[in-house]
Amino acid sequence: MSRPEQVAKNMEMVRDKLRQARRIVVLTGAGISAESGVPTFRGAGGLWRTYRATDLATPEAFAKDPQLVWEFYNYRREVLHPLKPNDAHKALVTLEQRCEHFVLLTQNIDGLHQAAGSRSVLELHGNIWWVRCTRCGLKTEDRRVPIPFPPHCEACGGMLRPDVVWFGESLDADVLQRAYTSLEHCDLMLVIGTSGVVQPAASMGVYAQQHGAFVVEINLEPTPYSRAFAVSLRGKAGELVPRLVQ
Ligand code: BJW
Ligand code: ZN
Repeated sequence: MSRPEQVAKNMEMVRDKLRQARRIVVLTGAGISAESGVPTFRGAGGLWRTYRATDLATPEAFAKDPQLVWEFYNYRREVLHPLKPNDAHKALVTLEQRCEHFVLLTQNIDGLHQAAGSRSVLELHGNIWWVRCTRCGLKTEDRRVPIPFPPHCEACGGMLRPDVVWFGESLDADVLQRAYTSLEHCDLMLVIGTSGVVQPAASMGVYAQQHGAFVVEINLEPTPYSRAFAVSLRGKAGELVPRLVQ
């Protein structure tokens, strides 16, 4: 069988499996938002001024220079503010509507899945439109662009930080518990637009596979997991996901 024939066959198989599956979990990463205009972390857009985005997404960077880190997040709020969900986000809404049990796990902090209309979303790495007090822990939604520095908690006066998960920080225990439960019970999982290097999200596909799920990867490029999954489809999420959900 030629390569295009193999790809067409795989697409058809995944389409059928998506129709038959009763429990579906989808894991998304920065790649699904790329076609909306959101820079990815490890792609060409992963630099701000002279800093790597991933070097600023740490508690150490915030402790050392909170103003710099807030400037970085204000810049990203400015970039994200006008952006809209794309065809991949929208196709996942359709998939959720026709599936009995559907859970969307996202590493993205941009809120674009909810903006598209997805209901059952677990945000593994938090949300950029929420802030959290570093002193009392109070969380509030804050959509100001930019947030003036230094931002203070209305309850206790402590410094606010973005309510996102930085390197070395634990993911929310309740979110993580619900994520693993969904992975243990799903028949089919889609892993879309993530480089598969940041734990624990990176291992979630293999976890679902070990619990019996048929796991499909959708990515522009190969990842460390491409060969481990049942099917790995190469292409743009905004094109492939709508075709799979037709
Ligand atoms: C397209 C496309 C298109 C593009 N269509 N595709 C075990 C082993 C080793 C290390 C660790 C471990 N456990 C924990 C760690 C430490 C650390 C970690 O994983 N480090 C690795 C880098 C080695 N993990 C943590 O610290 C996590 N905490 C934790 O586990 O706590 C317990 C613990 C702590 C310490 C030690 C041990 C245990 C927390 C991780 C938090 C990650 N936070 C960030 C920032 C969030 C806030 C913000 O945005 O500012 O989350 S980092 C950044 O990476 C962000 C992303 O969600 C995350 C993943 O990136 P993603 O989404 O995969 O994006 P990219 O850019 O990498 O990839 C895009 C992909 O899309 C590419 O593949 C493209 O090809 C593709 N693509 N266009 C389809 N159109
Ligand atoms: Zn406070």
